[in-house]
Amino acid sequence: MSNSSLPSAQYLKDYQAPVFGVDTIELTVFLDDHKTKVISKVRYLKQLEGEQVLRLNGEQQTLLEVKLAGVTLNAEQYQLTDEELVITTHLSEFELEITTEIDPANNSSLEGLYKSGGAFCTQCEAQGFRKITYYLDRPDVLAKYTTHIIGNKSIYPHMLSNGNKIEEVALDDGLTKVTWQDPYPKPSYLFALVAGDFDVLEDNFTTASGRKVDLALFVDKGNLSRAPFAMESLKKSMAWDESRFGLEYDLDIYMIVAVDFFNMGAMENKGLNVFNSKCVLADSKSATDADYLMIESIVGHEYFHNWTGNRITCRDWFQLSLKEGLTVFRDQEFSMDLGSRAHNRIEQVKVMRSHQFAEDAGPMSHPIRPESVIEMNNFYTVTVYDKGAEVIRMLHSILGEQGFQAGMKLYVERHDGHAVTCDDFVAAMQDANTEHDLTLFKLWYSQSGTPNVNANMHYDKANKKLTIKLSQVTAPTADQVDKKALHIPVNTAFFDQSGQPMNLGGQYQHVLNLTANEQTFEFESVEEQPLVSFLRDFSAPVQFSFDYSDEELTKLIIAETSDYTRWELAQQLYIKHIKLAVSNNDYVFPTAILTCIEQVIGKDSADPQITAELLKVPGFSTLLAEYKHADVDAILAAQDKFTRFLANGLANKLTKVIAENAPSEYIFNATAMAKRAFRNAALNLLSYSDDKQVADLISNQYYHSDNMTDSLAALKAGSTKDDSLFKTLMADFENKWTGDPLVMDKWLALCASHEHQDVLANILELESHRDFTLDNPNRVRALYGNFAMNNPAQFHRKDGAGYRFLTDKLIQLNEINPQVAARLITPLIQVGNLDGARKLVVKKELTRLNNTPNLSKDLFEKVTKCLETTLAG
Ligand code: B3K
Ligand code: ZN
Repeated sequence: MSNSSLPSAQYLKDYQAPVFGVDTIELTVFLDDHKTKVISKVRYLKQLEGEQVLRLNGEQQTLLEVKLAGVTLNAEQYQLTDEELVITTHLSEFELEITTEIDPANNSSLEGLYKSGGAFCTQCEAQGFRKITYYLDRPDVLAKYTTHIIGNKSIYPHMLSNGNKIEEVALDDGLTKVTWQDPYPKPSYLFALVAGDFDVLEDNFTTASGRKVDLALFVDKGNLSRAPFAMESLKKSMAWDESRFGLEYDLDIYMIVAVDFFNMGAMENKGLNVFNSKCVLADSKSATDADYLMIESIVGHEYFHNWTGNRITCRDWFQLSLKEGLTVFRDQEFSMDLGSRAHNRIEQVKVMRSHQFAEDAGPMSHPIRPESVIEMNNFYTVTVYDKGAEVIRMLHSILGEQGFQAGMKLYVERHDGHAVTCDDFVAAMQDANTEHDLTLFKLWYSQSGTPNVNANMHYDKANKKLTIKLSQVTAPTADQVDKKALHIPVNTAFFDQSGQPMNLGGQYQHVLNLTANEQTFEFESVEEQPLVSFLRDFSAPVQFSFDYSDEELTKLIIAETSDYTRWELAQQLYIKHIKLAVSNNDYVFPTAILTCIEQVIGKDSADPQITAELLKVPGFSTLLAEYKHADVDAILAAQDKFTRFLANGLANKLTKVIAENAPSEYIFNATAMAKRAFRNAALNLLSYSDDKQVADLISNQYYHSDNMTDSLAALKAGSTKDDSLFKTLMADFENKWTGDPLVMDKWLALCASHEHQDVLANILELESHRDFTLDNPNRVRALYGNFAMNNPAQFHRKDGAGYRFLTDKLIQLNEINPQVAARLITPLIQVGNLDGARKLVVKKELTRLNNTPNLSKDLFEKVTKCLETTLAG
């Protein structure tokens, strides 16, 4: 990329309200694979003092005609660049009619209007609408949309857009015109159009106030039997938002369309969600329990956006967490109310620990409300989404459910129909809860980085006084040097030495609110030295450290009344000993670990879903995050050694768990799912042991399984146990499922994450497999994503072959789909704690990538940030 054309950043501080607003927009779209004509008629109104210049965003289209107030403009009357159409006018209220032509069939970026298989479909968030027509493509311009779609009904029986269908007419030329009208003003990013031939699952929902809403789920022909679960999830979401948040749906129809070519999970377009088929389609033969849970939560997430995102939207894209953090919090609560609270919490924290902490420690570090952006699509991050949700969760725990809901009510009353900011949200929470002061709390929106919180404790036996000293430090991040003290609520519980909850001041659970760099908390009349459990339920998104002895940790693991926290403490125990093994080759793991875990497994009251989690060893990225300068090989070796220690030490128990939880006919409910999770975690761990029976157990489970959860678990266990067994089972699986893309993604993922020396050669071969194509993001993520993220031993090969391979793929994908490429690059830029030799190879590869002609803004932003920060010097 030459210097003159380097992409530049936009800044939050430069926000300016739009001078022109829009009243109505009428779009007419003449469908055609390569020459789709779009006519947009927009009523612009001047709403602020300022220049009489209308700057419309627009890219990658051919401008055919511009008419201002009915008069066609000639090329001297406007300015056209690659990114803008600029019109100067003395009018303050006028209609602008623009005709453009676009090429959906060649749009492999999957942004704007494109073809997915045989269907037309759109993706406009964040800035895809500007690839459809010239417009004020920004979230604070809200307009009422009318959309006419003109196409051949025999090819596209379903022509859909937002709102209600108001007309369908047959035209003289054999084409059909379908008209949709959305009564709710919305920003352009929520616009959607879909046209295709689908099977439809229909249903309905009656809202709390008695309105009947039609529900329709559109899937590819032949996939109807995999649609009911998503429909049930939708109805549950609608009922849950009414009962927990008092929020009802507002249109007469809610549609979901599942498409195969999609950059992310799903999109909340008003009344017409578009979903990646992976996040909709499920039956027990083809989908795992984890898939079902994911579908339920994404269907919920997109539905909940109808209020938190659509009715109340973002003023600008820096405020993305306003809708995403809040909506993730809402979908998390939905899943937690429907299923196991503790299991959900564990999954949420795993995302924070293994992905968000790494993002904050890397070159892309940013606060949940970023302050500068080159490519907006790069900011749909675990920080904005998941840390954003953790910030909302802290607010919820500070204010309590009642206070939080009072804040939500005020937020909706004040801002319905508007585009607002994170400050507006916190102001509503504050004004509805005047007994709290959220001034310091707001710093979570503008400060990046993961705080390190450290605890020290002193027990004064003579005076029966307990003193806890908490301190916090946030290290400088790539984007921000100076850090201040945050408000960190530390949920804490006390237990006596026999493991019973110990009341201090009438209760055993306390929230220690840390609001300064250092703070001391004192407790009187403490009868004995307590066991103290900190940061219970991950009460703040921080790294917490307290120097526990093994005895304290194992006692607390048994004593804890919070299932989540029991898992967390076990993780601490495992990490502590894996780290000891990293620094000492001859380290012998203490058997006290085994005794403790055996005791938990044996507990009658233990939830098998949580016990299953205790059988999982911390992942590579979680371990990597423990180091400033990591020895990758030593970490992998210690992790493996620890896994084998657990597996051999618990072998008898594991075999018993597998026998006692034998499979029965598949049913999807909490009890059955927990049972499968427990057995499969035991099988997986056992596959690392020297047990002679395990290969038979694996084969037996694979060949007798009636569901994907158990089949896949057997394959995973097979991949660790024995190469020839793995090959046999994989060949059988391939034979059975070839031609079924969503299932073959699971197979591709297993191939790519297989820790074998030949994996790279194997992946190259798979590129010409009939079930693989570089154009489809799901395939790309399955093969390359799993290699880069779930095969640390091969990705981080010392010879650099893993890094080189990923770079080659990124160069190819840069041309096809920049968004997908920019997601895939993550493990190649989060390299700050790798050893010097590996960093050098990464630097060479990123430099090669940086020199690629036509490097997209998406990759440019990430690569340059990494070269300028993590790899500088
Ligand atoms: N809002 C969309 C994400 C859009 C991503 C654009 N690159 C899905 C969601 O968060 O619900
Ligand atoms: Zn969302």
